[in-house]
Amino acid sequence: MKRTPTVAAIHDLSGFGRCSLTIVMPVLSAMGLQCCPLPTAYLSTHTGGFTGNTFVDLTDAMAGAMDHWRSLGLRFSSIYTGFMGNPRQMALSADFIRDVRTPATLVVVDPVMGDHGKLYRTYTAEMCRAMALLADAADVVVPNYTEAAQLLSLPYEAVTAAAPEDTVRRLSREGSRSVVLTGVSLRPGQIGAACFDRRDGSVSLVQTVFVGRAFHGTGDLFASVLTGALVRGDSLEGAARQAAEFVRLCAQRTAPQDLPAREGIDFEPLLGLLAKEAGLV
Ligand code: PXL
Repeated sequence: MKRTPTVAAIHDLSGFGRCSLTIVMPVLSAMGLQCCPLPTAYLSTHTGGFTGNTFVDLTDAMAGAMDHWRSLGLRFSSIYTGFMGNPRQMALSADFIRDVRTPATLVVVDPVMGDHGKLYRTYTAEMCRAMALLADAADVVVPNYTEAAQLLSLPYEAVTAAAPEDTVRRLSREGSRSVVLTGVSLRPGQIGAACFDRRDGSVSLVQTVFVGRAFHGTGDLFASVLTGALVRGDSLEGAARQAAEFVRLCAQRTAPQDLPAREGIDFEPLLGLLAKEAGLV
């Protein structure tokens, strides 16, 4: 029997509010993948809509864990990165990717920096520059518009006004990496992504129904399903389509609950659908 693919997941662990590892781990597991978490920080809650959260920086623990994994000669089907606590964490992650990746390793960088035109509270200009360098190591980058603007050093308004097809081509760095730009709405009432696939240079647009409200963690949910589907061998467009549809289903069950957006997207009861789609049950 083929061994279960492994994903090294370098993200924060936030105790309440659904984001990062509390989404990444269950999603990848439900899709039949072994998630190997490498937490960048422990927060009591995420920083979107909560104040006064605790923040335990795990940079030294990360460096130690990476060294241990190197010494074991571990190799991963994928390395998937997200929220970072400081610029050193981006550099450590880039070094780790360089040292342990093989030609078969899929490197996905979700360049988590901000949303709705604003950086997250803990992000600095130096961190954004370091994130752009980490994203240079990616096979696939998954920015929203705010992060795309940071990666391209353009004003947010310039990126939202541009054609998404042009933006993903520019983000591909002359076709050397694949891009999935999230939060793309071609018409009112729709939401989805624009994809540049470096395998053949094609650009595709994926749209689904927008339920009318944004919830915390949808970006992490989208990128996690996308990563899982890519590791399972789906095409970029197919993986983006599955991610967009799963996020829509979860948003549709979250909206009528009328909870504060900061409590996050209610995805846990629907994880079985991912296992079903992967042919596991
Ligand atoms: O969902 C992105 C994210 C991840 N991790 C933490 C965050 C956020 C966004 O606010 O605060 C800790």
